[in-house]
Amino acid sequence: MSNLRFIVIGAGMSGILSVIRLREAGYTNITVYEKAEKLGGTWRENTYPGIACDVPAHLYTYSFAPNPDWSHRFAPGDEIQAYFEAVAQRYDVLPVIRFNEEITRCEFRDHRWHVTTSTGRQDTAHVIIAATGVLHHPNIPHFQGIESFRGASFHSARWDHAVPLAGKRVGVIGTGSTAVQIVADLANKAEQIVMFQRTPQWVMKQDNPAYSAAERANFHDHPEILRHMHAQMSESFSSMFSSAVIDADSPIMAAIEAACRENLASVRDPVLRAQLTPDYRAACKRLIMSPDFYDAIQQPGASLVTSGIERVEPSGVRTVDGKLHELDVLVLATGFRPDRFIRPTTVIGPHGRSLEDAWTPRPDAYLSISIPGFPNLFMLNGPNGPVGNFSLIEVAELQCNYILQLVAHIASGNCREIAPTREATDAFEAERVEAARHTIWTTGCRSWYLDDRGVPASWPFRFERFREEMAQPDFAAFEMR
Ligand code: N01
Repeated sequence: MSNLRFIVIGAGMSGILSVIRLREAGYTNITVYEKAEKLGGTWRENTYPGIACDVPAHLYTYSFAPNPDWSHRFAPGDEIQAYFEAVAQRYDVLPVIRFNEEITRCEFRDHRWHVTTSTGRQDTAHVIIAATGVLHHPNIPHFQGIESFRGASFHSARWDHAVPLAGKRVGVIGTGSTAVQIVADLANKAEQIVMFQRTPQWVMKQDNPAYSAAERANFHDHPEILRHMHAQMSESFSSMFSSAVIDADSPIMAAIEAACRENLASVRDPVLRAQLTPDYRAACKRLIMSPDFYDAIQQPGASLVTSGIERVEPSGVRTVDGKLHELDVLVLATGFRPDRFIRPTTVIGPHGRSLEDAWTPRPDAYLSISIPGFPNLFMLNGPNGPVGNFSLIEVAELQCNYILQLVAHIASGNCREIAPTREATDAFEAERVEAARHTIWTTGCRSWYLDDRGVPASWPFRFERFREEMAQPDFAAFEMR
């Protein structure tokens, strides 16, 4: 079967990557379905003021498409969006993308996936790659009275750029990576910025110097420098940070905690400092990196509100201490629903079982990539993989390599269907859950990493192990028909 047909769901970072890698492997019969009018995924949807990637830019880059033009060590969101558009253009990915077309249903029968889209189109494929991203369904808590608010209100991933901010009083609910970037950016732009904190967060200071024109010219002339930087950053991330988070008592974790405390000590007012001090360990929630958050929250126009939110009223937010915080704009930086993945698409396996059923009470997958009973369906950045302060690009590249080796068995005619066994998936999951108990993520905080049982839905092993697992599938873990 050499002319395998592929459907890729989503034209974000990993969907673009899938097309490039599939073509390199000789597969050309590919369609990408993208629900929006533009590619870019996260970077298309998140355009809030101050958005940047807190993974170093030269690491948050495809290994095969280094970018000498990154302006800063941590790239702003619009540059990242432009980078993905440029790579898609350069690799001629655009012609295979069907924009404004969401896949609503996938059903596996007669050795193929039968797909229905939001426009009513029917399509089929031997293989589906779900490149649907991790954090793309906003978590929008219902605050009583929010409908009555007279100002503008929106989720951080649905920023309304028509709303002016200069001279306005802006409220931001949340203290995650998103809220911190928004507050740091708006502290000098809005008339007032009010941060509503339910839980304080640890923040590590991360300077963000610009690359000079001379440095960028040098990167242009010597692309080998960029390859070296990419490899070096990847290595230090996996040997330092990723090893630290899986061993809560490691010396590196102690150093991270000390760095966060030192940063916090820069807050001059002892009352504010106390309010900003978490009562759980650094990196239990996803560690926040910021060059300037503490400076921003100490600006005269910035304030931190630590009383709980009682309700929203026409003119602002009323907190449980009875105080009304008058606002013109209210931003919900309240995060995402991290357990969705390919859903809400209806996915039906060969025996009529739905993915919704298989993933109740929670999603699982063999090595985060494939699901027992759902052959020829592979996920990039699927459940329980390495998330957090990693480059998800590197993760997706490793996963692509693995998926291509599975697909090669279908292409060569060895089999028509491939899916992991239930036994291998259960054994992996049991080992993963046991290892997760020793990670920093279970040391006593609420975070989006934790599933309904309080188990981190993440990769609790060394990143090196992920690299090793992805290098070559253990075919004994798969059923091939
Ligand atoms: O979301 P979050 P995020 N009432 O879930 C609060 C990535 N990212 O969008 O801590 C009041 O971290 C909630 O409070 P609490 C990154 O992986 C990357 O900021 O649960 N507050 C919390 O403060 C990141 O981890 C970059 O008590 C409520 C906040 O909302 C992930 O995206 C940049 C509430 C949600 O924080 C998500 O970050 C930005 C309620 N009812 C994001 N409900 C990079 O630079 C929720 N909250 C790569």
